Amino acid sequence: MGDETLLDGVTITEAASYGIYGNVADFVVENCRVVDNQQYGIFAQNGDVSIKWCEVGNNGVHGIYHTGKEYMNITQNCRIHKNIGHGIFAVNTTPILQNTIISENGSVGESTFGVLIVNPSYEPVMYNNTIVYNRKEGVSFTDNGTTIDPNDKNWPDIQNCILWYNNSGGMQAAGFDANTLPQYCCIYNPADPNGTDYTLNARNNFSGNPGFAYSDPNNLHLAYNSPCKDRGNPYHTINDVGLSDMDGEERIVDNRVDIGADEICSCDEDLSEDDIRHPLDWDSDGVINNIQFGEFSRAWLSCEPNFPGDPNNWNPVCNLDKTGNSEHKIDLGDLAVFCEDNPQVWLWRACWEQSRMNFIQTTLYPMIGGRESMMSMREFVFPAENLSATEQTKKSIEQQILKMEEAIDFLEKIWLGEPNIQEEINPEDWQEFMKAVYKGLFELQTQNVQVE
Ligand SMILES: [Ca+2]
Ligand SMILES: [Ca+2]
Ligand SMILES: [Ca+2]
Ligand SMILES: [Ca+2]
Repeated sequence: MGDETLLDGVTITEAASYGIYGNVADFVVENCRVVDNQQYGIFAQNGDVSIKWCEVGNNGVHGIYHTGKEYMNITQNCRIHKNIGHGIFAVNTTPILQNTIISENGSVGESTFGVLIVNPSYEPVMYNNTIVYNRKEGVSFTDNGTTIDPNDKNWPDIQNCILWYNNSGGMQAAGFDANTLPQYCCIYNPADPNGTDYTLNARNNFSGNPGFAYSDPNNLHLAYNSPCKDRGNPYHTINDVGLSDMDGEERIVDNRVDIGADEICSCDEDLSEDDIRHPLDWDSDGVINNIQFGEFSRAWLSCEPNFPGDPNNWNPVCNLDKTGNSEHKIDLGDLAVFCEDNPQVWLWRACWEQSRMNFIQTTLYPMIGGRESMMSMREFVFPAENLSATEQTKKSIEQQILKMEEAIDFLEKIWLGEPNIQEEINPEDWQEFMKAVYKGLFELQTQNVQVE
């Protein structure tokens, strides 16, 4: 990077040494992915560096390395994860970290931390970060003070942060007392191993479990009823914590900032648990789309082991209908649940995912405009009740045939119209699957003829 330069909207990957390198240069990196580089993600010395809305992950050494007395490193709304060394390593410089996820950094047997701060020039500031699942302590701090007074240290100002699941159940911080230095934080305490204690200590920290919506370390959204909601510093304003949380959603909702990088969204007045998390979103990315459908189709017509039928490809998560004939099998009963409209399954979207898309479209890349128009299942759906035995008696077979034809129309459309589906699903699997659906239709038509 040259002095006073900006890098915006770029993926930098598989560099032999540094993804981004700067020396005696002030620079800004925004909206970039710096991933899978063989050594450092971002390496900067002797310059002020600002990193916003970036992913820095899977790099062979540290995610961000910054050195040089009197310089600042501002990292906001980033995700720094799975780097082999430290997530962030700041030597002599002053890190300012906000609304950032620092997770799964470090490697076995190494003293690698989420954030390592050494001899900062000024007091480091860490507000609203989610620092979790790092190999060793989430934050490590050392400062040898000044030549006049070795005890004159620039202690970090840590507020509204989550420090949990780091260091395999050990201490979450090194070089300072995790209970008495931070404020308004949720910090795991080995003395409360189950994380059940929500009493605030003198610094307003608690050790209870942060309550993430998903157990997947790749998705660190707070659950609807997380104890971190509205527990950050009540005096903090957007001047302290910024305008946006990690999703691009409002940083302060309900007049008080939440703890961690996520603010529980306000997009829906009747916000409920299903707006944040769906049990069928198996890959935790906030949408139920062709990826889940691919999994579903692979399990199509498989049976639970020890039941008559084909046990190959059996996947219990796809057994959505566990009643009647469908109890031990992945069949049309399960497909019907998958296609259900109320509450929506297919094309369900978490509110935070929706916000993120809106934020990308309106704030980050307004020129791109709307992405896909949402394909509504409403027009194509065949609801589950049409397939249950009781409903079959009520609704005419003709109606079922109609619904089935609509479903087939829908399925053919997603196969031809969704650009990714053909990568996700093996065409032979799809053919098998469609054959079975057509067979279902044929059986209905035969029944219909018999009735007539
Ligand atoms: Ca709040
Ligand atoms: Ca959020
Ligand atoms: Ca998903
Ligand atoms: Ca089933």
